[in-house]
Amino acid sequence: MEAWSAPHVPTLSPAAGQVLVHDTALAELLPIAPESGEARMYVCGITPYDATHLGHANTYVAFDLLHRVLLDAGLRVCYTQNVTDIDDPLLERAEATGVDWRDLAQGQVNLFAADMTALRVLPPRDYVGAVEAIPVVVDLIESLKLTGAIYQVDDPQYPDWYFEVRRAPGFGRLSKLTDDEAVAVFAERGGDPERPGKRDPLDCLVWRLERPGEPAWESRLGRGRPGWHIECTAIALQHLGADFDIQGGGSDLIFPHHEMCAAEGAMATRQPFAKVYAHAGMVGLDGEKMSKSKGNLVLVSKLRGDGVDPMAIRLGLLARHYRSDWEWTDQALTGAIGRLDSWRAAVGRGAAAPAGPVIAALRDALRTDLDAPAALAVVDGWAATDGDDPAAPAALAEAIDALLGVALAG
Ligand code: 5CA
Ligand code: ZN
Repeated sequence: MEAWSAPHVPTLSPAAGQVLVHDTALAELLPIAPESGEARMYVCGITPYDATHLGHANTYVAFDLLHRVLLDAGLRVCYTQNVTDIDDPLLERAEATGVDWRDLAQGQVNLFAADMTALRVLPPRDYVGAVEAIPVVVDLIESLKLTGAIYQVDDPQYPDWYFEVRRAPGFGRLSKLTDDEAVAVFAERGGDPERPGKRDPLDCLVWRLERPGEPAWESRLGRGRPGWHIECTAIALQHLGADFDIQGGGSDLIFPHHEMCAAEGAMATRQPFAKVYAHAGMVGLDGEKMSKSKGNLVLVSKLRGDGVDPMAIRLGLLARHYRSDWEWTDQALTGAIGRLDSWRAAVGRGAAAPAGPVIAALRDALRTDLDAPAALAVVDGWAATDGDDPAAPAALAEAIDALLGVALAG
């Protein structure tokens, strides 16, 4: 798939230093310090319907911040993102609204691209749809078969293919749920713990055989379509290889999705799937997680259509630490609009306090697990201070653009 186009990223004068990111598996900050100088990052992409709500936007802006901070630390970034353009929820929505599933997906992918562009999110290098990845998915399932961890469920009508998760080294290490909790969450998030004929309730579907009226593709496993987790496992391994640096997404993906991907990846390669598992918090509205199923969505495109400056939306998201769960409110937006105005006025001054120490403080905040709220406070402090350095306003505007992705010009 073709990703959206990249915004310009100013290059700042280099500054040594480590980037630390919170790892969900170990619950501690870990350095992102690939010896090759190339950081390999996979962030789970959208399932294209009801895009792009502010929860999605928050997650992609969080990982965009990481992308920018890694670039600023002198690393190259190989960034891969998928699009779940075939899966049950997409087909259900298409059916419910009488739209062809392909048209629904394409329209939403286009909308997402426009929103990401407006928010100045850097595009992935590899942007891969599940449908186009089917050959790679089938190859991965075939190679997993050799480990004995793939089986057909005992169902004469639809002997779908499953992955036996408990065979994988380290299964459960990421989410650390009890068995009962895992079964409950699995059922809530697309799993089928109750299905008869599975070896274990948590085993996950990797290839679903064709059902009447559903799209299906020829394969050595029979005509069918891929399961959800194996899609991301296959795409990540193909484009980034095993033991890549960062697996990212919202915290609702910790279990089952990232746990299953980690298990499939580890089983297939006998190496860790990823080094660091990073998760953004959930954004809610009116006391509930913002989600398509609850229908309590604030869409980026709606705000843009109402004339809200996308840079204010971005600042509104950055005002909360990426790992916290929080609620979007009108006041959050009003506050962000006010901050954007004051920053624009500050970089429009003829002179200001020197930029060097401010940029150093910005970098410190962001390199320590992406502390964007602290970074915003640093800029607020500079904007509220007078000074006589004529080069400072432009230097700060550049740093804010490069590191925070907030363009103040125009
Ligand atoms: N296609 C899969 C991942 S392979 C998927 O989860 N798609 S999604 O469209 O449901 O979500 C896309 C991304 O947005 C995921 O990283 C998800 O964790 C994140 N996300 C979804 N809802 C919220 C929310 N309310 N707040 C924060 N992030 C969210
Ligand atoms: Zn994924």
